[in-house]
Amino acid sequence: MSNRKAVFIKTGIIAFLVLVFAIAYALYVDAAQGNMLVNPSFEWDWKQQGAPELYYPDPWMLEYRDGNAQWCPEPCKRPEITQNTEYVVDGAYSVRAFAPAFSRAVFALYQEFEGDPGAWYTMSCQVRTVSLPEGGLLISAAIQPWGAGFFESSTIRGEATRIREQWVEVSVTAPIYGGKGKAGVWYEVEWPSQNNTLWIDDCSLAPAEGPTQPTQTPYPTYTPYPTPEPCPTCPANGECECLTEDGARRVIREEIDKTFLTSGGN
Ligand SMILES: [Ca+2]
Repeated sequence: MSNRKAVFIKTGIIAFLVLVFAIAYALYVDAAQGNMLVNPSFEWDWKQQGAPELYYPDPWMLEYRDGNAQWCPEPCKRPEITQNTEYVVDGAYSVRAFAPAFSRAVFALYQEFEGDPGAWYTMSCQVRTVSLPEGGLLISAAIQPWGAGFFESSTIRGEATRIREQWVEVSVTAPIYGGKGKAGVWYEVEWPSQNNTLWIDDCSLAPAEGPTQPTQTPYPTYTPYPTPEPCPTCPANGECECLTEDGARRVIREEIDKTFLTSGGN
């Protein structure tokens, strides 16, 4: 083997090891920061997935409407998704998605994850948009709490936001119902328009505190009536103004007797 060839192989091995180390370090940093997403910043595993216009990284999954679909009536077009290096928040790449024609568009880019039933999670991403006319593009960080079925406006938790030509963090905190959930970004071009573009980067999914349950006010405990003060000893002339409970009953009884017995019940 020539020296030149040996040096070439050595360089290749070193480059490979550096790449492996970089990927392992990125995974380690994300894990250390509590990020449950894989490939959260779209830095590797880019693939053409399905149509040529759909190029996005694993293990992110795509859902979209096309044609004349429920929640996206005509003209509803499948978005185009590409790798982008022009607008990036973290690392070298972001995802760029855009409605390719005068159309509506609905799509979601998401990952499935496993968690504890009833536990809460926060999903967030950095997003940037350009839309014509301005503000026609609705973006939402979203969690689908069932972990199965469609990832769409009727099943996700998240608040749609209109974002205008600047990087903004969108986030949502929501529970999952079983042991699985889906988390991602949901995009809708609300009315037919052109050049609606979204960039996504630097996403995160992490366990979160759920809302604290209001503490219940304890039911008041029964308090017995205080024992009445005993009457002082009545004076010898019999005039006694202190009326005990028994005495009150006796007075009432006497009044009733007087009323009914002396009048013969008439
Ligand atoms: Ca990135």
